[in-house]
Amino acid sequence: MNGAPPRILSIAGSDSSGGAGIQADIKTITMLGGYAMTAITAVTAQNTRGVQGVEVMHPDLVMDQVDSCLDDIGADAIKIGMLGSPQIAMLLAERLDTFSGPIIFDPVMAATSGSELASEATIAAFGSLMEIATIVTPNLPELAALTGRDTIEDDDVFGAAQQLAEKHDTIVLAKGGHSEGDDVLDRVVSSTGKIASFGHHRIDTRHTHGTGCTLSAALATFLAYGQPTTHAIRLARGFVYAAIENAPGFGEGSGPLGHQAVRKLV
Ligand code: PXL
Repeated sequence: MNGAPPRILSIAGSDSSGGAGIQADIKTITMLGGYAMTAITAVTAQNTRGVQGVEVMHPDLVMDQVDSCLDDIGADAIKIGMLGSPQIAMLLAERLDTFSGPIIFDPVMAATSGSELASEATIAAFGSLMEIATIVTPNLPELAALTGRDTIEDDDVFGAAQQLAEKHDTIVLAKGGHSEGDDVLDRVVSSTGKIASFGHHRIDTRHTHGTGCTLSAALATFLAYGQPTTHAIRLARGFVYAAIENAPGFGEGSGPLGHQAVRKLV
């Protein structure tokens, strides 16, 4: 239909403080002109200091939310974030196997504050979702965990990302934000080799709560618009960068981004 916004379904956890999870996704998708739908996997009581409580949704209710959205409105892209339980991960992998649009999987393991958001059993079930994902977006600790490493040195990021991409026949966007140093380097790797890398000067800030959620939601939105992969990644990084620069400075810990202030893309 002419003029209809791209439809993005976010399957993720709720962050009461509004900085990450479903809330970050809705803000991101909306600011980018998309139509946001949600399937909530878990509700967290959370703020910039940490996670104070978590309740995981029943897997059937998560699947009902997915079906309600896909069977009626439909979606042009899907973003998957915090999963809540291995059962939810397995059921989603089955349900979304036939989805024809792009699927972005952010393999969330912990909040920026350090609080754990996925059990070992849930992480063990990530494989089935990486199989159906178009792009997987691990940060460096997540990439290490997913490839059986304790930590990752700079010169090993490409090798680890390619190992993951080959294993699951997917594209890996390895986010470099957790490295040390003045520059952040994100690498894009497919099963057949390196596609691109994107770097920028690190912004010196503690307000990075929800950056991963924001990036994956922006990426899903740009892909839903039909942008090619590397350009969609470039644009999504631009959105995150601008949102970090516009962070409102809220909270005593790792504060939220300023999604609401990003009026122009890059
Ligand atoms: O950014 C990871 C993340 C994902 N999902 C939820 C979160 C967070 C980080 O805080 O709260 C619900």
